[in-house]
Amino acid sequence: MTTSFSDQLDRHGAWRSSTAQGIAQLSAWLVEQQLAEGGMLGRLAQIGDTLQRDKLMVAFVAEFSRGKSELINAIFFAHHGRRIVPASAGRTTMCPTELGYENGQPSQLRLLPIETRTDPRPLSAWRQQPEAWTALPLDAGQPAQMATTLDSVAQVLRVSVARARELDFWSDEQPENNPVRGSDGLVEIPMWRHALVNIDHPLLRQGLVILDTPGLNAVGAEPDLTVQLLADAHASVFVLAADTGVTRSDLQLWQQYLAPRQGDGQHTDNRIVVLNKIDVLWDGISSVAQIHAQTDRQRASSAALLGVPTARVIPVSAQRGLVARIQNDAPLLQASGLPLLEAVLAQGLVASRREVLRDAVELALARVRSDTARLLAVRRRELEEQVQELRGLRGKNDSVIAGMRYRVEQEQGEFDASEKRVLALHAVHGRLQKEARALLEDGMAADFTELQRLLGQSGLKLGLRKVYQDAFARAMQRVRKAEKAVGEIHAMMSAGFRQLNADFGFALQVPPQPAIGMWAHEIERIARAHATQVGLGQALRLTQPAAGGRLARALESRVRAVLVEAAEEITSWCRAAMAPVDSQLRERRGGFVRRIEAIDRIRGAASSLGERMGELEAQSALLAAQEQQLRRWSDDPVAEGGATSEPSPAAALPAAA
Ligand SMILES: Nc1nc2c(ncn2[C@@H]2O[C@H](COP(=O)(O)OP(=O)(O)OP(=O)(O)O)[C@@H](O)[C@H]2O)c(=O)[nH]1
Ligand SMILES: [Mg+2]
Repeated sequence: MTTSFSDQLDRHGAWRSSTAQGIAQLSAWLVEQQLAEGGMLGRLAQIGDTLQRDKLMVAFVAEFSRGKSELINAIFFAHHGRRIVPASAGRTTMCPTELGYENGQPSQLRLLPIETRTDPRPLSAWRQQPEAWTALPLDAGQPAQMATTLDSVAQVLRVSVARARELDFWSDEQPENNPVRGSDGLVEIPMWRHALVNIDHPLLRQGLVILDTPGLNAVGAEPDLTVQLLADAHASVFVLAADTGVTRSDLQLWQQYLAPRQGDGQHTDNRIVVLNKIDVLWDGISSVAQIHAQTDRQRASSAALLGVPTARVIPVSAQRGLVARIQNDAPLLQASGLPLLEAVLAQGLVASRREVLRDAVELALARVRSDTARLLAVRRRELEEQVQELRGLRGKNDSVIAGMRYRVEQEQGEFDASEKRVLALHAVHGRLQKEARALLEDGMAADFTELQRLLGQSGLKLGLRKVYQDAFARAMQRVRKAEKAVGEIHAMMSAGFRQLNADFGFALQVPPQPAIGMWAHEIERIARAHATQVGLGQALRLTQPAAGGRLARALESRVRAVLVEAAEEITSWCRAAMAPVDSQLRERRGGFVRRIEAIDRIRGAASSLGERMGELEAQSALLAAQEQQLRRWSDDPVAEGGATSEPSPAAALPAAA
């Protein structure tokens, strides 16, 4: 573990927890000042939670034997003085392996049997079924025990061809990828479908998740892996080996699962290409300059084949790097290229994630700022009205004061009667919101039925491309309709708020519409990212019904997740928009009560007019302090990320008064 990798992750972790702390402080301040209106605290708590528990996933993807597992050993586990995840010649890692740390969970390896493939449930569903997994304890203090236990990810079963076909490891149409049949007629298949490792490790503690994968065939047969895990990874490391160069299957894997797609934004480029095993060029005969030149040539040609800039291809020797770390050999470590790779990896991982988190935090804070400012403005206005009212009472006799009380009561009565209008607004708003959600979610599963049927049937799949496109088009249509509905809700609320503002002097404002259309782009991106899997390259693979069915289900659940997220966003926007209505109503109602009380006290001479004026002045001062606090905090939003010294955002938040 170089300092740069752990430093970057540590700094990121420190930023996350100090930002979360600042948010918690802000929540406490809002509660104390009675400024926390509906939904605000929930939103802040949610963002604090995201910051605390955020995960960063790095996926290692490549053909078999390129050195993925060796790289993982060298980068993350060299401090154990040995290999921890199995790395050996030939196919080694037989199932996708996720390494992470969940605080409070026992250190263990959990394995999902390969037989679960015959069940239609996707991997995400199996994750929720602990009893389906075989659990083996891991002892973080005993590297040898850990290594032996982790060898299980290389375990295989010997099964009949029929069984292999059933589990999707045997294709009659594409026999070149089939496992070799032994003299007993049996073939070897992986014993496990997926492995989850929970171990205490400083980087994993910071929320890092490492995904080690088997080669092309295994990747293609697990749609959950490609549609979910690889798509969600914050960085992917694609590994090539210097001794094999870029082979056809390397290229196929890259193009199908990793190559940038047209329309992918710049920020999505989190792919790192590693040219591993450069030590095979260190033949002891060539000069250093010759070796460098040769490495550079291979980098350039690999980059050209993959269509990435040469600078993105990082030459390393995982094995020499591992040895160097175990033996504390600094020059060898430098020559292995690992430190540079780690710096690039950490930078790519942290920087892109930081940007997303910071945007989310800033958005939430901006909302709190505007809601709070509005609430304070209402309070200020009301206070000024009271002061005016009391000034007018100076030197007046009892009957004038009684008349004043009567007027306030009348105003109060009118106000109470008009609350019906607010209730009506609530009702319309609630109905429209439900309708918008329904546009996204109702009958969504049916959009993918045809695709599922076609992919799940055996034989050739005519018209597959069109059915695929139609399914996604329907999902996008949902988003477009929901976007329109949101526009209507916005218009309805604007009109309603205008009226309330005019009638009651409220300062209501509809928050900007959520960018629902962005979810349509996300669906489009998913469609594009996986189109190759139903395209020519995979047409033969998909003649296998089991793989096809799994792919359709994985796509459907991915799209569903997007639609649900869009629906959630609509709901939370609607809530945020309506919350100030209720809080301003409450404020106003309280205001009437306070005014009547004040008049009564003056009449009963329980307190003098002067005393009451003094109270109001004190309140006004408090309000001014709150406003000032809020302004100070608006001028100094969350600290910029990435800087070497990162001031805690807590410093920029209001101190608890
Ligand atoms: N010379 C040399 N050999 C390496 C290097 N990295 C890995 N190897 C060897 O290559 C073989 C394969 O390495 P693994 O790490 O198992 O490869 P993998 O990509 O994880 O392969 P699968 O698990 O089968 O998908 C092992 O024998 C490693 O020791 C390297 O930098 N140089
Ligand atoms: Mg491996």
